[in-house]
Amino acid sequence: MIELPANPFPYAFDPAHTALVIIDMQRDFIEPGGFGESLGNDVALLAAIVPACRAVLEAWRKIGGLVVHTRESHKPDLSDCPPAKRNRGNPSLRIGDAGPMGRVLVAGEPGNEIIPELGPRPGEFVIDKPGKGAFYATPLHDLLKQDGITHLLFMGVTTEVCVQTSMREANDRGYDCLLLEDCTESYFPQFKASAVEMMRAQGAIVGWTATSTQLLAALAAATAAQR
Ligand code: C5J
Repeated sequence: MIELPANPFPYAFDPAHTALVIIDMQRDFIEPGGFGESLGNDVALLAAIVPACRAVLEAWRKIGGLVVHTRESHKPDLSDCPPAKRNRGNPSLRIGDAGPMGRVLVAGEPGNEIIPELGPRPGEFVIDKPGKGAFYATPLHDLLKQDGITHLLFMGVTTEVCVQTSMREANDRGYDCLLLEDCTESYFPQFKASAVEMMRAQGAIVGWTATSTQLLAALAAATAAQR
């Protein structure tokens, strides 16, 4: 078991039964010129977490841990996009419309891909999800159960939307979840701060939080102890 300092109390996990889940680090949310920026958001806020995410991903790959990447993604015919989602609000671009990086949130389009810095490797799970949560209408729970996964480490964007929804879904399915605070971000910093607080409140009611530095130190100590 590996234990690290976390909030509201230490978090312990067995890497053989733990997956790193990276939520929606897609070009359209992170890169200038994508869908996120076209909605008036400052994508630099999100891009700032990429180095920390990459450091965790590399360390996790080094110990042979299971990696899950998700993409908010719809079929080209939009048959998995409820009209309520497509028609909501008054955006300049709707899901399926042609945007700066191809059709917005449609599988196979350039903007839908995961940013190259965190690109999936063979053997890692890539889950296309039509909703905000990683478990809704996806095979993720079955895949994790098959691999005996009980603990999940979360990174990605955006904190209060797809990350928080996925972590709540995971918590309800019985996983012990840890959110890496400096590896998640929102276009609205106050929403990130509130989401982080509410997830770890009331004795980790949704899960734990820690920094990537705390996780990396724990992984390094565990590796050194094996030598
Ligand atoms: C995600 C969104 N990935 N903010 N989507 O959080 O719409």
